[in-house]
Amino acid sequence: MAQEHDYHFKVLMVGDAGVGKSSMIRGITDGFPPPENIISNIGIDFSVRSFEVDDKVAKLQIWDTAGQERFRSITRAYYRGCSGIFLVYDIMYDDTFSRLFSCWLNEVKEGAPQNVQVIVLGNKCDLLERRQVSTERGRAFAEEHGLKFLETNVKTGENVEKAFLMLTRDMINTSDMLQMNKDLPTSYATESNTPSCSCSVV
Ligand SMILES: Nc1nc2c(ncn2[C@@H]2O[C@H](COP(=O)(O)OP(=O)(O)OP(=O)(O)O)[C@@H](O)[C@H]2O)c(=O)[nH]1
Ligand SMILES: [Mg+2]
Repeated sequence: MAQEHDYHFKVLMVGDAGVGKSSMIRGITDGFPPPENIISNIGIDFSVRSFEVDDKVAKLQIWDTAGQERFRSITRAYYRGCSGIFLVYDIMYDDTFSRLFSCWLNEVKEGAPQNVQVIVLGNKCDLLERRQVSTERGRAFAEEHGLKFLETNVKTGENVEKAFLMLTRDMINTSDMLQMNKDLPTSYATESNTPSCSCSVV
């Protein structure tokens, strides 16, 4: 049977409880707005959706993690082999933002492959009157760590599709680069760009 996609990527959605990870995944797979009564995760689950970028189709396996502290050890096991990560915070709660650098980014650095692509998402930007984290702070944090940044609104879907397309493009580029590097004679492959990511071209 003909292969329907050119790439297959594992993507993780991480961040504190209640920031909107599950809602975002429900929206991107079933349409916006997602249901309001989504239950806080007590485990880990995945959904699948394909995205097309520059005539290439990538199938994303999107893993929805639990933000609650008590599930942290379970989540840690899932960083292995992932090609992309969304670091999500809630613009209404400073704590969810500070924990990106006091907790989540460290977990990513320790657990995810070296070439993983990461995008920071400041969610719930429909609730501007209750905002605690400014757009500038969100962007500055992302820039400081060499990451891309977007603010999203799951109620309307604003920027969510864009975020997934951005991540897909970055994962495709990285995967192509790693594949090219692999095809080079060994003497040309330098230590710094030797593939360490499990992005798979299928
Ligand atoms: N106003 C608004 N509410 C949102 C948005 N995104 C999510 N929510 C609401 O925030 C609450 C928590 O959303 P979830 O998707 O369950 O959050 P989560 O990050 O998956 O939480 P855990 O599973 O506990 O880690 C729900 O009531 C959602 O309806 C958004 O962009 N705007
Ligand atoms: Mg959830």
